[in-house]
Amino acid sequence: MPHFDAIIIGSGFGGLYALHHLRDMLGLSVRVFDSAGGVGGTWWYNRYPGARVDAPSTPFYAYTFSRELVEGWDWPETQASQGTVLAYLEYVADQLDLRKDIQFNTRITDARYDEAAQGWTVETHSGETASAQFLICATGALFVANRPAIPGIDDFTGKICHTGRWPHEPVSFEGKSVAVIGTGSSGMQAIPEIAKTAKHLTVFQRTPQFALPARNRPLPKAELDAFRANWEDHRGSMIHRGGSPFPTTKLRARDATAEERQARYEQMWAEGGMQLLINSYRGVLTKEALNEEVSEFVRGKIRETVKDPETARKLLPDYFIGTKRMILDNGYFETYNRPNVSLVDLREDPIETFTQTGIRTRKGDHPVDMLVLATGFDAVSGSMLAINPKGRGGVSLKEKWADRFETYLGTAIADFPNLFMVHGPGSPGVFFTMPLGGECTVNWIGRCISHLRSTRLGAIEATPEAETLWDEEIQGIAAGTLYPRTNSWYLGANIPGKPRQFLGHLNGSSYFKRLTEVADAGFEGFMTEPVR
Ligand code: N01
Repeated sequence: MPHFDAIIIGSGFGGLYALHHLRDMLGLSVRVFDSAGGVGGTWWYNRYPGARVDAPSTPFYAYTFSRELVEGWDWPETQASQGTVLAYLEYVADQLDLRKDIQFNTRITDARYDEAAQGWTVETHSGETASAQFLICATGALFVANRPAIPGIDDFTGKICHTGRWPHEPVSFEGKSVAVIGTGSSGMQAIPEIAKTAKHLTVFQRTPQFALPARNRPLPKAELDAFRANWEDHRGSMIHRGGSPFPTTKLRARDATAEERQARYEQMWAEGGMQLLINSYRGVLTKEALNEEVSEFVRGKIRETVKDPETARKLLPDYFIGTKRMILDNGYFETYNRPNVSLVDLREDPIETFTQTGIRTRKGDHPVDMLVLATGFDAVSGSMLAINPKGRGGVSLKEKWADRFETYLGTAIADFPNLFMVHGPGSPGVFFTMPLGGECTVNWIGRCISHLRSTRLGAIEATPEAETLWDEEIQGIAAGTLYPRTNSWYLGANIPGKPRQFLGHLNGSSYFKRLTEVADAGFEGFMTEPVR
């Protein structure tokens, strides 16, 4: 059985950087396993039409650790497409010569901690095994596709595609009646593209969603060069500003008149991206009245855009804006003005069953040739539970996390020594710019491993007390906001039976400061064992 210093699961943004950092900066022997056929993680799987970065965008949604990489890649647009991000990650893999240490098309089906050996043994789907002292799980926050158990779905004879597992061969909608279930980020991105060629598109919507205009545009070279000239400063700013390179507003809504506020919302709307949410006034995500005013402003934009008042009514969201993932819109609402698009509001007209040839709702039959499931993921915890590692005493993660996703710092788990997660439950994950958040987390993991090596320690593990305090801290931060008042995947509410708890750390900047403090204090909250 081959043995390595570290095994990494996943070769997306987090896993690729972990390989580079541990192998090239720390000199460890490393093997990466990935079930995908190439690098990219999320960006390898989510290749549905219209897929784009939906965060503060390029050039910020990229690695920041290397001048060569920053200078060597030209981002063509402010909101990079899936194809561009995937090509970028392939470029990074080539530049850093990463592929030689990655085993693709290899799913890890089991991982067991060996207390005597102070390390992990993994098993692959083909029965291969490998061992390592450290197991780094860069398994992705949005990896396990949610396929809802809708009655009769297995009887449907048409093609079914899930946005999170999109086929690699071209998918044509030409001349077809297509159904899309789901109107989150993936559905909202795919729907305008599918509508362009489908004979008819029926959208089945459970919850109407807010979206802000993406205002995607070509990225001029001068703008890119200005970023490159100061990329280290931008990196520092992002770390201190919750992942965003731009300062957020200090304006307070109570200091402005109603007319001034509306003018400001219009200005932020015109600028596009996340501006309305993060830069109109302080506290949109914490103050109910302010949030309601901004929500109503966006509802007004939906009413203005969608010509049929009945369709517009069904599209009006009724939750606090921003408390589900904020979506960037590239023509979603305009799509409902097309004659070949119709909307079914599942709250008024629920699905009763699939038939062989379509979908039957309470009010009637919808003939369908093809179904697109844009129904999201068993987010954050799902990819770890799919591996279900067995820790100290053979305890499985499924047992450990049966009622609560306990972690310390979102990266370590009590009873699972020498295992580290990148973007695990309780980390900033999707609430911070993920490539940079991954880099900072991996740097900390590297520091932890170096500490063990230099002090002749064989194993490190979070204490249960540290986990409890961490959980309280995460939930306390979330409780100070409007997030927990909306059902969303942030709370696990999208998966029937999943424990309800806020899954992310909402203050990434203080989180990364905290990681440093924990390390400076000799890895406070952890217990260690000498090398056996
Ligand atoms: O998934 P979602 P997603 N019957 O969970 C509906 C990231 N992302 O893949 O709201 C009917 O947001 C569900 O309805 P409801 C981003 O972080 C990034 O769109 O639960 N409907 C919802 O409308 C994002 O947040 C990018 O009531 C059902 C939809 O399906 C995350 O991925 C692009 C249903 C699922 O929305 C997930 O986004 C895309 C059922 N049984 C995504 N079950 C980029 O950056 C679920 N739904 C490029």
